[in-house]
Amino acid sequence: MNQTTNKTTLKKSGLVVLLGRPNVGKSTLMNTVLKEEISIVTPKAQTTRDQVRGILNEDRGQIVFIDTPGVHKAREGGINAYMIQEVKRALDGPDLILYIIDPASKESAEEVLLEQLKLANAPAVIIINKSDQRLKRPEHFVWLEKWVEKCKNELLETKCKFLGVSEIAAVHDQGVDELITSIFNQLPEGEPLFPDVEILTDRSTRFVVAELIRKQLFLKLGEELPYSCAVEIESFKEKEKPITIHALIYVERDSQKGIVIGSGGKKIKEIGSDARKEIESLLDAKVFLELRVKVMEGWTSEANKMKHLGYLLQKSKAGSKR
Ligand SMILES: Nc1nc2c(ncn2[C@@H]2O[C@H](COP(=O)(O)OP(=O)(O)OP(=O)(O)O)[C@@H](O)[C@H]2O)c(=O)[nH]1
Ligand SMILES: [Mg+2]
Repeated sequence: MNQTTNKTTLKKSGLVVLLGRPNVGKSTLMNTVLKEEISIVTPKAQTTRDQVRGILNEDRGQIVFIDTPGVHKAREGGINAYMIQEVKRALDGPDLILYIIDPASKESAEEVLLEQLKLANAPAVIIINKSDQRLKRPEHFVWLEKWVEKCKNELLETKCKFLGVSEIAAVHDQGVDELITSIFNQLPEGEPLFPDVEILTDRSTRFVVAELIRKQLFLKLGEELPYSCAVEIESFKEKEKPITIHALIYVERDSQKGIVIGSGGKKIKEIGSDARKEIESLLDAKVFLELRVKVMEGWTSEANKMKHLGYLLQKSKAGSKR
């Protein structure tokens, strides 16, 4: 009789935070790994407002990436403070931190990140993204060696163990496979945090749909206006054919409403049409999307209004784990 052992080798499993300044390519990296636009990407800084988890399942195990908003100086209260709160929440108990740097940045802008790492209780890898710019903008890269050395030295006395540096071009999928291998090598063995291997994100379809609309606002409105916009899904009728979605775009002032709508409704039609195409691709089904614009005076600075839009500011120190 053949004897088989019941001993199963546990796979790798862990939480990996994507941390960095705005616009460095955190969301791009997560999307490249997952081959899906789980977290919206635009050329504008501060696109990501909330934590978004993206789940990679492989034979080697499961990596749960946590995409975070870009770290920037934020005044107390308000939407920017909410974004920083999301970053801090993500840093509460990960297995690994990927500190992502855009070579176009500079030492003084990165100091705030080093301060975050010093407070973290997890090992960190520095990821230099946008390496495709090396030939075009070699001058952007000169400060990095010194900066990496400084991080390495200053982290010696902290709980954040410095593991090394990787260079990638997330948008071109360069260096990403090697990065994934080194992440798996670093992670502990364990049960997957999300047992259902079909799930790509912890976020609901409604959330992703609202984000795809917000992405079009970032792409199609001027420099400032996207930061005054929020999107709420009013209704989502999945059983209807086509799937029928009603969404509200909130702005802060009456004058902004007219700009979002555009003359003769041209702007909002463009936003709706491009958002619909992306939602159809996400849902793999025909979609009817209706957008309306509403004013919620000063929503970016008033906690109760932010809460209504899903941006909940904690009164005391953010403390939720995992
Ligand atoms: N050249 C180049 N551009 C990149 C690369 N990765 C990302 N980008 C671009 O950088 C911009 C910002 O990318 P995001 O992924 O939105 O950056 P982010 O760090 O998530 O930004 P926030 O959400 O604002 O914090 C986009 O225009 C990307 O296409 C890369 O490897 N090379
Ligand atoms: Mg982002």
